[in-house]
Amino acid sequence: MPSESAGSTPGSGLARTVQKPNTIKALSATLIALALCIGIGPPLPEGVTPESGFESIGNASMGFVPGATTYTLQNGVETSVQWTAVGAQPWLSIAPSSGVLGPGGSVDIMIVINPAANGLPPGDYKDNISFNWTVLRGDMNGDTRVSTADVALFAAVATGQNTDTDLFRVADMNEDGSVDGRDGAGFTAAILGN
Ligand SMILES: [Ca+2]
Ligand SMILES: [Ca+2]
Repeated sequence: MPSESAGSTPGSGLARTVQKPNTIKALSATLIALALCIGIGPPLPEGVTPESGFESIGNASMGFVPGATTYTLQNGVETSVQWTAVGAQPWLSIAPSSGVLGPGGSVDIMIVINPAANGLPPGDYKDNISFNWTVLRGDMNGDTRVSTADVALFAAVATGQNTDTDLFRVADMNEDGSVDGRDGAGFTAAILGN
């Protein structure tokens, strides 16, 4: 930064004070959000789009531009998944921030710069949005809920009549690598919880 030349202060022989003006950049805050997709199990082939980050610039008086953006989360696996979207910074709102997607399903997730951004001092700010997902255990037929409609397929997997690997993972309620009576208890509890 170039040094400022000290202005003379009439009538003052010794002490002089120099005030530096704010730069243009110092008038606004830059907000950047990046989307991350984190999964438990196989990756979501479609995942989150767009892959690029979201950048907004502004301040309390002029607002932030752009004020919002949309990411699309698509489920490319053969089973229903439960998902969450989480950011760490208070100036970012995410809606919806959780849900269930059936096989091939997708959801648009709105990312909004909220009024908390108006209180930020000038500067650069960054946040990561983490998209997490896990298999919805017990939803054998992929209709995004666990109900009595899933009983027949669950029984077929538990008795070895159906050996589909995706269905096996959905039926393994306690995630111990086998489908047996202990999963039956968890499956029944999941049905009653709906
Ligand atoms: Ca179901
Ligand atoms: Ca099990």
